[in-house]
Amino acid sequence: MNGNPWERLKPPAKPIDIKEEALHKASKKVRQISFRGKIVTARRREKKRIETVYKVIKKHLLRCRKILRTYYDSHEFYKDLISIYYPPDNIKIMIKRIEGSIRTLENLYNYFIRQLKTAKTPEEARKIRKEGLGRLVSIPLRQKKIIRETIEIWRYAHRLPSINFEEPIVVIAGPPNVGKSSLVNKLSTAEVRVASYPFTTKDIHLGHFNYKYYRIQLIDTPGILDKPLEERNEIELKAIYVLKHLPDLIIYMVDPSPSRYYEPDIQLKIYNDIKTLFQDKKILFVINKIDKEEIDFTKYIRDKDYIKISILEEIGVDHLKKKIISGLLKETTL
Ligand SMILES: Nc1nc2c(ncn2[C@@H]2O[C@H](COP(=O)(O)OP(=O)(O)OP(=O)(O)O)[C@@H](O)[C@H]2O)c(=O)[nH]1
Ligand SMILES: [Mg+2]
Repeated sequence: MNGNPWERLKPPAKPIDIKEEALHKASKKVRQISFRGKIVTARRREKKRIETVYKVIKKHLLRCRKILRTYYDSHEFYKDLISIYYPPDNIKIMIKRIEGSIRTLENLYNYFIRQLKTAKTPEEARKIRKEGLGRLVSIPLRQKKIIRETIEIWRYAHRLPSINFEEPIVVIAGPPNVGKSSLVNKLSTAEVRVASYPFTTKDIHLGHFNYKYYRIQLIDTPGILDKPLEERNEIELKAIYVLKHLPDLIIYMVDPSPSRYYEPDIQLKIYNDIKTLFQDKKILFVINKIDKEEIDFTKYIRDKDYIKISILEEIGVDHLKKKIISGLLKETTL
């Protein structure tokens, strides 16, 4: 179960576009049918129309079902991330509705195809087809809300990072604006936006770097503040879920510079919260921005295992990389 399971899935079209696509394709297909006597040709042409419309609608409904069902087949990490915006119970209801629509679609299709067989005149065949198409295209229109919401889920889900759960994962966490994204950019292939104000990062970003023949995943998370879990907003929850499911090693970063947004006691409180929440995970305490160091964090922390760096001046970054690797060596089979 590796990678983002939505990454390669296609989204359904919007309900109104499904109708357009179906009718357009039907009129194109019908031209391919050659003349073989009046009634036979009429029946075959109308059948082709109904069949084409049915297939197009079914294709999109199946895409919906696939996107929604994938939730249940996905790793707990993805499930948690999806559930921030889309409660699992809703997804369940949506799947039921879509499945109901697929059944209705199939029944209607079979019904009208049967009806066509008994049509005695081209007019009769046309009438049956008209009614059939009307009924078929109304199905996606009636499920407008669910199809639109499925498109939204797909938009969010297919962009989530593609995690390989068998390869080592390092997560950078910490308060806002301490330099988390700068570090991920420095050490890995990621290109995350960096700015001099807090809450710049709103999503989870994944970068890689190689060590020997291993590919190490480095994950940037949104900044987190000191608050209980139930008060965390959607963006902070993303960071919490990354920490819950992914890391073999956590880098907790603080900012001791005059431009820090949060005082040391707050930065340390968040650190202690993370430590308590994720007791089984190894955490490396990283003091960044030592080019402008104003607060001496080392006197507050009991851990001897800290490291001082400046990403800007490239101080200690190589040492940190070595620490990451040796930290992973202990935590994984690297
Ligand atoms: N002086 C100094 N500034 C740094 C250093 N590293 C990063 N910065 C600056 O700190 C600011 C915040 O950097 P980001 O990498 O965006 O910080 P972040 O922790 O990802 O911030 P959020 O995504 O908002 O939580 C930027 O203006 C960086 O240029 C450093 O070593 N020294
Ligand atoms: Mg950031």
